Amino acid sequence: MGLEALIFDVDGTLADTERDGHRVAFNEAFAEAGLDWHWDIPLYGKLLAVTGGKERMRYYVERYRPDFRKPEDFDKLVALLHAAKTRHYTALLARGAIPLRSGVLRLLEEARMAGLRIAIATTTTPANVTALLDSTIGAHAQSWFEVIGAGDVVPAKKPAPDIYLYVLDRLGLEASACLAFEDSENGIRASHGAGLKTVIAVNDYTRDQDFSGATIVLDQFGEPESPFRVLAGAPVSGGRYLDVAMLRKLHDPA
Ligand code: XBP
Ligand code: MG
Repeated sequence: MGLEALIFDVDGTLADTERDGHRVAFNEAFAEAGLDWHWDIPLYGKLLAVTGGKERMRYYVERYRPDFRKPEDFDKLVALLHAAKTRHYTALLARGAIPLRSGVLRLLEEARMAGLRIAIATTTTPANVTALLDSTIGAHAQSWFEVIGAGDVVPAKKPAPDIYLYVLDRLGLEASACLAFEDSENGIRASHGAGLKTVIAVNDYTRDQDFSGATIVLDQFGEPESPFRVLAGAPVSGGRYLDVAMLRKLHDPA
């Protein structure tokens, strides 16, 4: 089947949101609540093993804070902290703190021009996706994405394939008609689990993860003036940055 749609992860793929975005917002929420929790950069890298902010906070307490005396209604505390974190995160984005990664806007625009359908499959909260698109491209960019699959719309987050299966179902497409774009091992486990060929653009937190079976592993999507480096996967003759022609070749090598 020919290439019809591109499905993008958000955090780490469209923008480097984790270290200077989500992490900072979690710490602001903890401080505001009077908790002595603080996630430094290396610790946050370990916590990224668990996707989803609420799930990540629970994992932190179980794994790193056996001393923490959980209140009776711990689920409520987690929900309140997460709501505060989302407030801090979206405010930070609204201040323009996080740009899109290299090549992302160009590729989205070229895909639209070429008539490819585009969608999002992410673990993060829907408001965070909106805030990122609004602050980087503009509110009109929300309508570019035919489906935005995000957050708790499926109960099992990545590495479960559920969010990708949800998006494919809403698009009414087989996995074989699409390409997924991811930055992490949890992400590619989810996209591969849904049967999708996957393009990886690594970042500082994910560089050393296992991307076995990826269609290609790059350091970035790239631009004409800042070409990508191919870290693993299919060689691309003469290619310097991801464009629609290259995506079609990666999707249908024959
Ligand atoms: C992204 C995540 C998210 C964010 C936090 O994973 O793990 O949990 O860090 O978002 P992926 P929320 O890029 O694989 O989708 O706090 O809104 O859950
Ligand atoms: Mg990601």
